[in-house]
Amino acid sequence: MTSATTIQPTPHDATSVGSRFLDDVLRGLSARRKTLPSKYFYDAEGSRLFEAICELPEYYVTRTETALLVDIAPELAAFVAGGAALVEFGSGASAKTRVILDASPQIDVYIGDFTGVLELPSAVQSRPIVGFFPGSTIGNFQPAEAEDFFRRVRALLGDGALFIVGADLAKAPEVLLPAYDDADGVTAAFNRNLLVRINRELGASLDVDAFEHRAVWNEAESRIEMHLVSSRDQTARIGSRAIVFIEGEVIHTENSHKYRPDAFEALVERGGWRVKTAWTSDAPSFGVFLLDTEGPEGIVVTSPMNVESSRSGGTS
Ligand code: AVJ
Repeated sequence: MTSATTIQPTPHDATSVGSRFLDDVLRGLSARRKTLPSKYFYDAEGSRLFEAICELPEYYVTRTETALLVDIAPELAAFVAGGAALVEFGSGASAKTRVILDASPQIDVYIGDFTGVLELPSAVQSRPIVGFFPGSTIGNFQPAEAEDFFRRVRALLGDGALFIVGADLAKAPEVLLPAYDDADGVTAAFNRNLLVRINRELGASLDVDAFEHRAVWNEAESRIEMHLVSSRDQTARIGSRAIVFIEGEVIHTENSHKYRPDAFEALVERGGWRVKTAWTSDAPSFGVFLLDTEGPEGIVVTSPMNVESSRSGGTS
């Protein structure tokens, strides 16, 4: 793609992953309202199905974001300082990353999936830092988790960093629902594959065909929810436990929040960032937000007197 040096962080510790998966599944399915964490969708088959979703006519999200990024890449690039490091959160090395890197030859270093990483490699610590979190994955977090994520990324990337975030925006349920319940049933297969994975990796006995895929628009929370609905009374063995489902009982498998731009701005501000520029696509609307840390008009604390004079300067 470009000549930027690529660094991959040390993979997360894989040894405890199996039992954490079991713990998370049992915790979710033991709750009064059953849930499963959406992060477990992405085994090999789940990733393949997600790629297929991105090609669906109903699933506008990926192509709309990519087209918007292509459109605004020169404008984004103008904010990126020479010698910068691009730090990506999420899957990494996507077509979207290529769009950013190709438009910004001044980026010297590209570092892949930084989800969960607490410290930047020393090689990039002295560089201008640009974070990149495309895909509207931010929408899969609860707002409080998203706020927390923004705060942690703010601490990781440091003062003066930029952060480019893609977020899907609220729109008519007539557009949203088919995107999460397509005619070919690819999203249904993606949702059910979570149960296939639990059976395979945890030796469970879930009857995958006895769960129906359902997408719901939750207006109050401004989010699409994916559910798996039990089509009959059934009991499944998972680990040492027997999990009972009654007919019509729901496993809530995913939230995909669809923000209004002002709500998204309030969220990033609670997380310690500021929206420097926001771009919105034509319908179906998708947002790319360029965030920065406090601007030049912010209060720089060097002495109590300085704080006082900054305040009386009336910038807030
Ligand atoms: C790309 C992970 C944000 O919420 O739209 C696609 C995942 N779920 N279809 C989204 C997903 C159902 C997707 N993310």
